Amino acid sequence: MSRFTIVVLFVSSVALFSSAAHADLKDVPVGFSQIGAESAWRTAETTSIQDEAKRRGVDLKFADAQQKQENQIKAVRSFIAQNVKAIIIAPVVETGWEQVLRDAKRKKIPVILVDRGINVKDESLFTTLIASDFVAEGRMAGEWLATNTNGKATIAELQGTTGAAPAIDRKKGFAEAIAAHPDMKIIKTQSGDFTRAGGKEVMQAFLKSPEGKEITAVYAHNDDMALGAIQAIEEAGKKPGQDILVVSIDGVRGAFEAMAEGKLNCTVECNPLLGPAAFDAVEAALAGKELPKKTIVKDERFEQAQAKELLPTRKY
Ligand code: GZL
Repeated sequence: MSRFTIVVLFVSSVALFSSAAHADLKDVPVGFSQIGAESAWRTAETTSIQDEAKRRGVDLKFADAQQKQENQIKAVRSFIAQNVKAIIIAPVVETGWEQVLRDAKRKKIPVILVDRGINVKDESLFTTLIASDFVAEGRMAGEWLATNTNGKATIAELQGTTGAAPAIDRKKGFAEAIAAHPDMKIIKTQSGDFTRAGGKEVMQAFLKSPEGKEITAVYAHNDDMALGAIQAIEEAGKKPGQDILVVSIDGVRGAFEAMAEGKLNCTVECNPLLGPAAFDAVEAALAGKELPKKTIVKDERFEQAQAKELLPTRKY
């Protein structure tokens, strides 16, 4: 065989292999049931999954549930009716998934959960969950506050969506961290539904309440609510980040900008760029490979001093 033929064979096999690396999902129909567009984090996650689908040539069926579980269940049923080969779900709340997941299982359609977990007795109803450890995130936020207030703070807590895994677990982790400090007390706690408007509205009510003037710190389950609370604090004539410390979770660009302005004190990153991992899991599931029940996404805590330098590097 001439040297020329060998080179051509080599080049074409490399080309074939590299495209084959993702040809496994080319034109494969995959459903993605997304919660909504309630926060900058959520839209970054949507973009990551849609971009990765495009990169792999996946035939992505996307459904935005506008924060409603019944819309997610409708979307999953529609994906099943369209005979998709796999379904990705970001489940808005932990409960109420058994029936629709049993229907997917009956049709042997693998279900990949991203970013939030669910509460089911039969864990065979989903293939794998790719998410952060929300309890650890809450603990990291609480430990930061304890260290930076010498264990003395009167706290207003802005909870995420009622019933959502991140809201339940971030509350738990933060409470564990401050339990060791008797002078750290949560005197106000309410859901702001993970939105900036919700965070502002709830914080305004907290500040207007009789105990409002005692608040020395805000713990928000996500940056969007923290940014809303910062607006409310300023409108009440106080300095966010100084008169009232603000600590939150997500690590979105707006949080780094607020830290650079001295209005937010700390954010714990919860990485939303789950597209590549989600489609790796789809590929593995369709290839019949064993997958771990849960893959923990790495998180990191950031403070004001790092914000200016890191801002240009932030991807979302
Ligand atoms: C976390 C994700 C949460 C974010 C919020 O994985 O589910 O939902 O922290 C988003 O910003 O609304």
